[in-house]
Amino acid sequence: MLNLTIDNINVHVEEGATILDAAKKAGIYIPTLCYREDLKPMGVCRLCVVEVKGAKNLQAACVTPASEGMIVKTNSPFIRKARKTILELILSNHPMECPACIRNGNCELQEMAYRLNITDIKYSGEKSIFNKDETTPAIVRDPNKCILCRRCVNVCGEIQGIGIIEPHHRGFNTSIDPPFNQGLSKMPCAQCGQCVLVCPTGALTERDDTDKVFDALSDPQKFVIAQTAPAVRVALGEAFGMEPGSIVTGQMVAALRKMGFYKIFDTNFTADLTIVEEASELVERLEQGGKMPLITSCSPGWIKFCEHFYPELLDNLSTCKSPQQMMGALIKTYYAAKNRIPPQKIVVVSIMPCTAKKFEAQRGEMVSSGYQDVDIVITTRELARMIREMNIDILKLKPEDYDFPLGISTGAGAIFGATGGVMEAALRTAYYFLTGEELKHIEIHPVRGMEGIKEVELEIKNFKIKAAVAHGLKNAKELMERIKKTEVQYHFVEVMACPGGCLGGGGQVIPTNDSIRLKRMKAIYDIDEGKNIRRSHENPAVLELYREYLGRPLSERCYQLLHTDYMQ
Ligand code: HC1
Repeated sequence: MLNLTIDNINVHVEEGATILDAAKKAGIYIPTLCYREDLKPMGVCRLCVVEVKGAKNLQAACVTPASEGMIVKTNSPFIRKARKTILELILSNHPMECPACIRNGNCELQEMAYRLNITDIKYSGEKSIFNKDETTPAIVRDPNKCILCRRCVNVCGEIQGIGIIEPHHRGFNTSIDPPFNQGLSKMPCAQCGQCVLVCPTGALTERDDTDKVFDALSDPQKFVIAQTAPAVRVALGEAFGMEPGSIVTGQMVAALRKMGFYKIFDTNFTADLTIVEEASELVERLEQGGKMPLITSCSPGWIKFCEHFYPELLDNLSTCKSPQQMMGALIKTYYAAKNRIPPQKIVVVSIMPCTAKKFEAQRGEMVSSGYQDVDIVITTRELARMIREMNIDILKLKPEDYDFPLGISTGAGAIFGATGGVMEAALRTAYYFLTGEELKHIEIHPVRGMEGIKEVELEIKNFKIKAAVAHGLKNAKELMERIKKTEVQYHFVEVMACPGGCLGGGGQVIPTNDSIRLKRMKAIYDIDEGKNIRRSHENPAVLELYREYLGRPLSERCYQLLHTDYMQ
């Protein structure tokens, strides 16, 4: 243990702690902009400067190790002046478009200017001018708003293991770009949006598709149908001041109805359907032979990553489309026919915690209904903005139910939103398909939680199914390398592109960090626990859909509507 004094308070910290860690322990606030607990500290913004007795210069608290007997001051007039000057210099090269910025009211730079009592832009002069990158359907990059904090560099390289964006040039011309300043669409970018989640300003944002939804809603010729992903309901409330992990399913449905959606369906329904198809695929590969391990395919960021970096494993991917895409295809075929609505008059709007879903919806493969299966994808953040714009007080709404029949779901569908959830749901059903009996202990705890790579073995009729789960693309990479080297032989593997799974998706409410992820995760398992039916193969609406329309799992019609091949 080390003993030091910060602002006359004695603190004891472990060897390896920084001054910032020690200050936190003592309950002392030090402002930071580039620092995040879940990323490697870089000390680039310098806002966390402190005085250390005996040191010549101010020290950045986030990267300076605490040492025995250290005496630190965090709040002298000299320090406050230095911090203010640093922030004024950052602001001097910022576009100051705050009232018209997506991050208005949720911007760390704005908040810092408020905290540090900035009332004047002291330094004015030349500003660096960069082109906006709007080349992808998912992410918009505006380097003019970038404060060079390098969080995006860190998350893309260290957490996602890709490393597409890097600092380029020097001094005033420094910018954070893909190589040769090419558009993100030319890069092997998974479009996962983790960079958007950590950006303190509006330099990285989702592409805003809210106007497209408003236009569709005001077109009297259109039937605008919403579907909501499993993880949106445990995060949306945060945008309206609720505690992380608050479950707002019913209020969200009520808000969507108030906004004018014709029907509101639940992606959890098609999550159940995915499980029935995917578990059938697993059983088929186990019994008849086929590429092993079977790897899940519902995370579009993961699919894109696999296409770029592991094309040799594409045949291992489940041919199941994601639940979002299954829902789109079913709405424009099954539901349209049943309700005599011309599919060309239907607009399917997905509300997703994920930026990569915007990319997925416009892939060439996703047209099996004869139309683009999903027309518009908006993120949790975009939905929150729409609700606000429409002046709907979501907290005061009485909870309402999803519409029938594509709104009925089980606990297994709900847990898709958490890392390990697809695996757990699939094993609940695969066990039944292989044995004709129900799995007694349906909660499969080894695949739950935030550990990067998780494994489980499930004994089914004297046969051991070996499965693994990875979340975050760097972990996925590590797992794929192990699989390729045949160090381990799995039957079934789940990969989700985002840390924590979709509950930590790049379209979720900001802030998203590990402690918030854990609260959303708990909420997702609470939803599962609260359901009467917790196995996908027992979803009565899914069973009815097979009886009425699809035939049996893996039928020709299922292959036509619900499956695809990813061929790069
Ligand atoms: Fe997901 Fe999925 S779980 S990918 O994370 O399989 O986005 O929530 O909707 O499609 O169901 C996301 C979440 C989501 C799909 C499902």
